[in-house]
Amino acid sequence: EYERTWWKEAVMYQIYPMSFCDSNGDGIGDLNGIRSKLDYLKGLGVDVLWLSPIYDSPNDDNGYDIRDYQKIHPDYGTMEDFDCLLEEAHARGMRLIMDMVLNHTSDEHAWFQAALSDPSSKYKDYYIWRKGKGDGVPPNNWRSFFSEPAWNYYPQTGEWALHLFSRKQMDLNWENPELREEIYGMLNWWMQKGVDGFRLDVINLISKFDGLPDGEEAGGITGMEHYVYGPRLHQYLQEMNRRVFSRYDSYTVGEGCGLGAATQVSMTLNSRKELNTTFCFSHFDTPGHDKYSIYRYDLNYLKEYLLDTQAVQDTDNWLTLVFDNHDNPRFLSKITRKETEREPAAKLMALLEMTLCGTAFLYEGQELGMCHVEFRDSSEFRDVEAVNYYKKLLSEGKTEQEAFSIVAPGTRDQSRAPMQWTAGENAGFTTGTPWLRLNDNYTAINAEAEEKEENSVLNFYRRAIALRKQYKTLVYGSFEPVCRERKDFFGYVRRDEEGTFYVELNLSCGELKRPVKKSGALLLGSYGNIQETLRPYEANLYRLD
Ligand code: ISL
Ligand code: CA
Repeated sequence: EYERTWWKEAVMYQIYPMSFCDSNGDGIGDLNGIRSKLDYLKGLGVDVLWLSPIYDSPNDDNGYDIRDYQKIHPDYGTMEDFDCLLEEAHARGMRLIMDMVLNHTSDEHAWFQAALSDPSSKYKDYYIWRKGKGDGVPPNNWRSFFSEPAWNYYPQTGEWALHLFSRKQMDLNWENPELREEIYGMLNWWMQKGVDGFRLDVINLISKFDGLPDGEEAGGITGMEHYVYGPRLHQYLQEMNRRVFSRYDSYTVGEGCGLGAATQVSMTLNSRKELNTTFCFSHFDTPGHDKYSIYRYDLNYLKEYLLDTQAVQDTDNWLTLVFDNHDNPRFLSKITRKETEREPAAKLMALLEMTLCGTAFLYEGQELGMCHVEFRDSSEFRDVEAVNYYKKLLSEGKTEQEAFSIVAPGTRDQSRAPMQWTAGENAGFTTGTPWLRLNDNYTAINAEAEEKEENSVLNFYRRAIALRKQYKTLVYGSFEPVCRERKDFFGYVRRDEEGTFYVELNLSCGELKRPVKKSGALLLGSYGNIQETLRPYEANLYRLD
């Protein structure tokens, strides 16, 4: 029996503030824009909002480079605007969690600036400094996530400072107890303000292996094995839990990279008192592909991943269900790029996510079936990762056209394109010039149109979410695969004292003969009715008893 808790049942919704809704016409989404959409979110069935970083930042990595943890970026509004948003979310019975970037700060953060201006100050040790191996030679061969060396040289200190992400995102030295105290103080400050928890950015990177030895190259990044699961990670997480999370009715989800599902589970065991949940992204691409690949995602792979992970589940830990975020092209567009298949595939993903065990995460626009953007040229890229990768490809001898066509399908700008609210100018996102190009298809795909269309993706999400709330069996019940070996078919029963439910999914874009027929009442079907054979990507939920 699982212990029942609000955050296990909750539907979480990630907002990318820059792209959600602009209230003042400067082309950038903001807090008042989010506030104006709270009824929309409530109507969808969202329980918890997660805001990607809204702190003061030079926005080298769109806010994942924090300059001041306790200040709101003026583009997004003021602290009063934030308090107002929080209050109005709470008034609607919704909670709000903050995105916290604790592995690194901006190089413009006061701590880093103090380290540079006075290398003898205590702040220098808040970061990771080493002497070079020789003149102009960095301390080791690590390369960052964004196509650059992982070290910057600073004449002020005569040393190199580590950055695993952009050259403006300096890694913090978690070995320093004073730094850890500052972080816990800051987290407590946000909790006391009334936020409901945190999404913790690349939290698995905070402990580095002693000696920072040279590393191996893997997928363009060098050195990962020396920090993805460092020796003091569990110690720091336990300390943070003791000093912050355990003091409140809070929720935490750890984001990370480079770890398998099993290791991630080790951070979420109830008995260890670290994090409530973590994300696992290993199903985001099928083997042999990455986010830049254009291919038809084979949903049989997702089925195997889900069979494995649903089975890993036991009463001592809890999973997350996540398919989209701001770092990846839209999952829907990996499954299909055919407009005729878009709606059925989007509905399949909706039904799947709302009928499995785990905390469900939606990413803005997922509920509308938003899809890939046709960028015109590299001047439209805004993402630091994409811009650096594009430059790297040029330096390796690719032509502009070649480099563009490699980066465009996978740039993180794909999922960051502004929300499509209406068919009107700029999709109702802004009255000004959007900071990143909109998808041209907003005249057809937008929230206003989908509200009115009874069988839209949006209304399907609403119904699927409502059923998850009505029948907690879909959250907590046992998971029993049906005809598990049948390719292109995914069927499972969810069962407990309160009821028995059956889900059947056609994982293919063709017609599929039902391997088994169960008699029950159709609660929700992506085609609205049942036929002899399953239609492309058909997804049905039945009540069996
Ligand atoms: O998008 C990725 C690279 O292609 C991922 O590896 C990503 O960098 C990783 O999951 C960590 O992401 C998080 O931290 C980054 C930030 O750029 C991402 O937006 C954030 O989600 C650094 O703070
Ligand atoms: Ca704005």
